[in-house]
Amino acid sequence: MPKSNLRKNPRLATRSMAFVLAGGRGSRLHELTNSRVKPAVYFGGKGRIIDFTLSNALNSGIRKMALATQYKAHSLIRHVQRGWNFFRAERNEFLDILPASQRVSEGMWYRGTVDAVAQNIDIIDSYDIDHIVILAGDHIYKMDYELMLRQHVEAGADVTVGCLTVDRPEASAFGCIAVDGADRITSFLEKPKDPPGLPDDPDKTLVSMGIYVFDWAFLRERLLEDISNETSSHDFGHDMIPDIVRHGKAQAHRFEESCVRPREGAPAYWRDVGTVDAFWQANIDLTDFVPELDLWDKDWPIWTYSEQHPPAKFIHDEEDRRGSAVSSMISGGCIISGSEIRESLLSTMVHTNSYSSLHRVVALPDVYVARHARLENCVINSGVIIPEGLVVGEDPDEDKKWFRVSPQGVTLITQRMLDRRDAER
Ligand code: ADQ
Ligand code: ADP
Repeated sequence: MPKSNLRKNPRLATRSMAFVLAGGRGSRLHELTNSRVKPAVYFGGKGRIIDFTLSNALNSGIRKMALATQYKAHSLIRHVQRGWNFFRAERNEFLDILPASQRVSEGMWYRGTVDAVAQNIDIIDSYDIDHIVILAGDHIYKMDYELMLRQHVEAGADVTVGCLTVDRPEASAFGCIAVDGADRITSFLEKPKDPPGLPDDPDKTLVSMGIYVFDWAFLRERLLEDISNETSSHDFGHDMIPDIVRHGKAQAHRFEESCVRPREGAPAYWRDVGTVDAFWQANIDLTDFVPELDLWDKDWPIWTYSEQHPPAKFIHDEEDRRGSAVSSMISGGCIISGSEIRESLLSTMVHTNSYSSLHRVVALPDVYVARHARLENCVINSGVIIPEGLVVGEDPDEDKKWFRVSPQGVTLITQRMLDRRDAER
């Protein structure tokens, strides 16, 4: 689109849709994704991981969205149905939930990320859009997609790939990108064993964030080709993006340019909370003096569904032991009774009792901590009842007997692990 047309239609977002991929399991979160898909995992005290992507789209001005789901989608669908009703059909706004195996043929799952879009071509056609923004539903970041759309149109690209720079050893989990002087992608390697460094900084690698902008007409053609291609694994990172890099024009969009920062000069915050360590760290980071992720910013709010709760309550018990929390995030409905909470994040409706202490603990909703428990460096799954006197984080060998201890020493506690411990002791 020439620049003069850009002026006539200044908001590209209103002529675009967000297609959010939320079907992958996220197996490195282990038991946290036993009953829910990764985008539905709780994050930050009152929301879920998916809220970041959906809020980015909403705040960017996108009013047509679709969410492709398949693996253990119940809590994700329930969350979105309850909370994500900002859309008015009479203004041609909507969020459609698109479970697999509904359309092409019964029993056919989405064979990959490309297939998740391809199986819904007729629905996307009905949206009457110019551009489609393909998003992953499982990252924590704030980004204005309008700026990426704008760059896509101005560059006249076939595809624009959101990208960021990571340390080279981490890059083998990503699609690795090389660009020319104008940020046109010259090579794309999906999860290489030995990722290439940047020309001017061999310790860093430019990687794909797994988010893509296409003209819908262009992508539509490519999807139809892919559906009948027997050799394709129907995946953006493995098949379609490398192919466009070879035969078309693929452009890199730098996350730094469209990242929404709390203040000028702040670092560009993006996290894949796909491991227990990364998940724990990103939640604990919110308790920092000045967190890198700003959840307080009224200009770029993170929307969510949240039940109504009374404010958090802190009480001295009958023996005048203080219930206190410092350097911590304590959500609505929590009761901190005679216990000491430090550098921890407690989600909604967590209840801790006298003589207990929590240090660097991430507690998901509805956790109950009985008296005399001492917990350190833990993630506690929702609804878990921590028994009286449980000590975690002081003796790694004891912790490993019953719980899952991560490579960096974070202990994940679920009810099933506690029940097994109960039965075997
Ligand atoms: P991966 O991290 O391997 O690589 P992938 O498993 O393809 O990501 O999942 C991407 C998104 O699609 C996730 O939100 C996931 O839930 C969803 N998804 C996966 N399979 C799906 C299916 N069959 N149906 C519906 N949704 C599905 C990708 C890219 C890399 C890039 C990283 C960035 O391939 O190039 O670097 O994302 O994290
Ligand atoms: P502890 O074991 O620390 O003594 P309890 O579980 O007996 O704590 O509860 C202490 C306090 O927590 C109660 O006195 C009350 O103020 C508050 N509390 C407990 N349960 C509830 C509840 N369901 N609703 C509101 N407040 C509650």
